[in-house]
Amino acid sequence: MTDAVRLTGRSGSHFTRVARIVAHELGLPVELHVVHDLMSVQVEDYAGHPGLKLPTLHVGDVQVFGTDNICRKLADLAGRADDPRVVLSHQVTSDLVRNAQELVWQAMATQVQLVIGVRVGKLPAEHPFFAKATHGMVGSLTWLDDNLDRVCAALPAPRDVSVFEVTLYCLIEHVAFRPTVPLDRFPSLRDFTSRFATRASAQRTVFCADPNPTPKEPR
Ligand SMILES: N[C@@H](CCC(=O)N[C@@H](CS)C(=O)NCC(=O)O)C(=O)O
Repeated sequence: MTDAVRLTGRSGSHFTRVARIVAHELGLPVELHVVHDLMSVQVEDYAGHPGLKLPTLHVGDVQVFGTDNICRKLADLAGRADDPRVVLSHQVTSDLVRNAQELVWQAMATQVQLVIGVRVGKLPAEHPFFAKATHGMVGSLTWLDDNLDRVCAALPAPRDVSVFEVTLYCLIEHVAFRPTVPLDRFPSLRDFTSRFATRASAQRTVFCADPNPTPKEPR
């Protein structure tokens, strides 16, 4: 492989962290390029993502949008697309695991709405739009907490890790990092994240705020 692999994202973004953890698990070095202003509507501030979202993977001139696509591309680049040790979402055949994965992606998207809308945008949390989003997120977390043992048992084995586990870990950790719903009533999810947190890939990608760019010196 000759082209450097770059990821446009943020150290505090749960979608970005999924890609970084999967890259680490695959043994693929990835350079993080930070998006500094989430309120920007300039496509160039998102390294060309037309939907103004992050992360985006860059390999040479190729751009890959969408975290699930990025995980697949990383596995291709690492020559591990058919390696069962890192289980990609499309390699799952169990309906139970597929449902669990859908609820995690949906809850990750809701977390973005609540953080951007309520925490950053200061819109009222009690507005019916956010109230329903919160209700749905709590419903998904409750389902995941109730079914987690069965879901993990239905994942392909043996494996090192799966995209399902990485996304669930990043979701729960992000809710702890940027609180939107209480996590105390989800004991199985909390136990799961404590176990996952011992992995080197989790420890190398801890959520944090990226430092602001240094202003350019006047010439
Ligand atoms: N479907 C996208 C969603 C990515 C996403 O929502 N990322 C968040 C950051 S964690 C984002 O771009 N937030 C900025 C915004 O929504 O304005 C993916 O899978 O990558």
